[in-house]
This record gives sequence, structure tokens and C-alpha cells, in this order.
Amino acid sequence: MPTPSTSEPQQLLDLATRAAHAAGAELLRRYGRIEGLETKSSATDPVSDADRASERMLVEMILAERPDDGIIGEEGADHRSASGYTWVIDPLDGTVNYLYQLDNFSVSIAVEAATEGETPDGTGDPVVAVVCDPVTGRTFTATRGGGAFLDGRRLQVNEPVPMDRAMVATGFGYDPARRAAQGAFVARLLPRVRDIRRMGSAALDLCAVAAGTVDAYFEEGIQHWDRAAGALIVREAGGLMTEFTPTGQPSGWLAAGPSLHAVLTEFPGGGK
Ligand code: LIP
Repeated sequence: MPTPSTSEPQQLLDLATRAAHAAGAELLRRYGRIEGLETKSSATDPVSDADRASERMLVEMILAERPDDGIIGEEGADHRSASGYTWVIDPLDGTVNYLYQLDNFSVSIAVEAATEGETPDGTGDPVVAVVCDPVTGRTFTATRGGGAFLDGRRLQVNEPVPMDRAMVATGFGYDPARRAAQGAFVARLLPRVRDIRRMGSAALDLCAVAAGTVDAYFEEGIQHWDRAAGALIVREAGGLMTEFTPTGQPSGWLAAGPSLHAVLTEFPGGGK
């Protein structure tokens, strides 16, 4: 594991923030003018030149200043780390919202440090996180052990939250059969909570938990780059984020304050 100098997390945070803002500006420049539209895992899983341009910009900025760091990106960036640090980037989280001009999308960047003896392949511990919302200019940040912030204001999850007062954000996969099972679980949960929100960007959903603008977020099938930065921001705001697979699908996660996290984990079909 790299031994960061005292200023290294701050240097990483500074570069991640500048890169996220530059990529966000590129997304806004292209907003409303979709070009190079293609689909990935299904006909409803889009990618466009905006995603690709944002990722190219992030990779160029990161490697120009930190050529020995690794990078893993949603749109194919794959650079091995020689420094022990790996950048995990989602250049446009909330792609479908972007396509429909629904103003809820983000640039999500996490920097992970390989743990002792492990290869730095992006499965290390996040040490720095930045999630930028280009439409509002909001920038969520966190450093491990240094707290979570929104534009410099310290964040804290809502705690305690009784289940019947909980505002719960979620999302659904692209596969119709998986969506049916996920919808059935939400149908069981809906009468037990205050309300459900489906906002379309996992990174911003996790930041909403950290900021207390929702009480919990869960989703199955989210990718490492969707959640890497948001996970650190939630944890540094006093929240818990653990695996959660209510319909038995892979890569399911739940983020909430401790009391609500415990209740939702025990909800029938909620735990692993
Ligand atoms: C999206 C996630 C969202 C999920 C979507 C999609 P993308 O990521 O942020 O939570 O429900 O299906 O995976 O593809 O926009 O980067």
C-alpha cells in the first residue's frame, strides 16, 4: 500500500476535483446534442460521445499529472497502476437522465489505494472521492478519515430514522426479468416507508444519503464505478454501506444511517 505523504490525499483531492469539474463542463457543452449514440448491455443501456469525451478528458488530466497511477473507467479506460493508486471513474453517471435532459447526472471519481501486498486493480480502499453535479455545480468530496463535504459544508447522514418515516432512493437494472423481481421487492417495501425515489444516478443517490436529503439508498446491479466515490462519501458522513441483495442479484448495496440500515437489512428478503 502506498504510504501517502501528509499532503498526498489533498493533492489527489485537488486533481480529482479539477478533473471532475472539467469533465462536467464538457458534459454541459454537449448537453441536449446527443451524438454517437449506441447501446451496451441492452437496448435501454445507452452510451454516447458525451460519455466517451468525458472519460477521455479525465484520463488525460489524471495521467498528465500522475502517469504511474492506474485508471478504471466505465467506458473502457484500463491503465495498470505502478504507484499503488487506482482511479475509478464514471464519466457520466445518470446517462439515461442525460439523454432525456433530466437534470440529474454526475461525474464520479474515486481514488483507491491498493492494500498491502494486493495488486492495485481498483479493489483497494478508497482514500479520496469526488462527485460533481454539473447542472447545479454541487461538488461532493471526501477523504478517508477527513469527513465528507458538499461545497465545503460538512455532511452528516440522518440518524436515527424510523422505517415508517424513511425516504428511500433506489434504482433498477436494465434487464426486464431483473426489473420485475426488483419491482416486486419495492412493492413490498413501499407501504412500510415514507416514500420511494428513483432519481437515476447512483453516485448522486449516495451523496443524497450523506447529505440527509434521502434517508437510504439501495440498488442491485450497480457497477464499481457507480458506487466507489459515493461509498466513501456516505461512510465519511457517518453512514453504513454494505452488500444488500433482496432479489438475489449481484452487486447489490444499501447505504443508510446505522439505525435504518439495521432495520432495512432485516426486512424480509433484504439481507444477503
Ligand atoms: C446508472 C446508475 C443508476 C442505475 C442505472 C445506471 P450509468 O449508471 O447510476 O443508479 O439505476 O441503471 O446503471 O449507466 O448512468 O453510469
